[in-house]
Amino acid sequence: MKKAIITGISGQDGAYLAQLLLDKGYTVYGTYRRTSSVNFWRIDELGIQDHPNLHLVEYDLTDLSTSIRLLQDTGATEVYNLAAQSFVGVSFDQPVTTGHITAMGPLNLLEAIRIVNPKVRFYQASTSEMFGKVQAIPQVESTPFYPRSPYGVAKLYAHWMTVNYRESYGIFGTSGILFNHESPLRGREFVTRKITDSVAKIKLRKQDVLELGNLDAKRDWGFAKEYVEGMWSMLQADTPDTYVLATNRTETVRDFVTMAFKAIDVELAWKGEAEQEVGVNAATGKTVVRVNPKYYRPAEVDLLIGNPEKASRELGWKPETTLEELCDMMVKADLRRNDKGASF
Ligand code: NDP
Ligand code: GDR
Repeated sequence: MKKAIITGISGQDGAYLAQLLLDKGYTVYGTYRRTSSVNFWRIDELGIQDHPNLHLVEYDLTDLSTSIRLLQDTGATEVYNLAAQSFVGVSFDQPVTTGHITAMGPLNLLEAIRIVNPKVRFYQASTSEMFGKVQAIPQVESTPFYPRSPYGVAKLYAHWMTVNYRESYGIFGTSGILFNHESPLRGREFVTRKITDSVAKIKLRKQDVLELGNLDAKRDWGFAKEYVEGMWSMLQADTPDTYVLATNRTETVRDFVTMAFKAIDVELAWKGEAEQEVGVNAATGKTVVRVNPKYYRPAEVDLLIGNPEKASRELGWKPETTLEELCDMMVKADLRRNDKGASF
């Protein structure tokens, strides 16, 4: 029976990946960090919290000695490093913490692998945020990086460390450069889920207006459940490498808002510009979306679109769910949750 460590089991991707690996017959060691009230709502939603082959292990990514013990105690042969301070907005307010966790954390794991068992296969959760101020359209594995946030810079460090340990010590270190991927399990601080949750609340008359920052940002959004399959495939390949996972379609935040309201049969009309822009319910004339500059970032990533051709060719990976289907799925899940009064 294969054994895998997933760091960040309490996050979106950690939950989906755990489900995938358990279905494949793995024993999974899912790590979470100590907080005063640990919340496993995602693995709960997937119905795997009590799976006999899922072991929840307390672990902090910033602790080297624990990283070493984690590898020694579990005997795992695959490590999926998904834990991170993953919110770009917060990384501007907490750049040092973000560096400790998101940059140095993966280095602790790479060092632990080097010390305990260099044969362990390592997946690093890299990101399209490393492309930042994009140098080519669409972005591929060879596109030059230009990160635009402390988060992007931290991830770039971890990415290059993964490549460096591959080249220096022959460690099977693979880096998946994943573009935005969303799902009903997405955290509510990220824009898609913030939108679908608010749209559900507006429909249920629990909220009047949705406030957002930059509506012009363009993102390549896919479905998280499909992206974790790509992560697994990367660690089954013959050699370690770097792969882009993306849909090769980009839309603005504004487009996603329009789509989400459409899912509750509300047609939006957009009026005004920049900070004055509002989204109005075309049938009632009521303002339901407003720009609030407090959500603007000090530096923005304007446009992301990735070409996953290499992953398709070498791993047989390709995205299936359209953005419309994804948006609809998220709105429906949030309608269900808000109707039941759920708090996540
Ligand atoms: P989430 O924010 O949902 O999950 C992050 C996980 O990291 C949580 O389980 C969190 O724990 C954990 N974590 C944070 N700090 C620490 C720490 N110091 N020690 C141990 N665990 C910690 O992220 P996603 O699931 O969306 O993303 C997974 C990974 O992929 C992240 O590394 C992210 O940066 C990266 N990524 C995500 C993309 C996306 O679109 N989703 C795209 C590209 C890359 P807690 O619950 O306690 O906060
Ligand atoms: P991102 O995701 O920064 O791409 O990082 P996020 O959903 O936070 O932002 C996407 C875009 O929407 C704009 N935006 C807003 N964002 C948030 N969160 N809240 C708002 O109110 C709002 N209004 C407009 C943002 O400015 C941005 O342009 C995500 C994370 O999952 C990272 O961990 C991951 O690496 C990348 O995706 C790929």
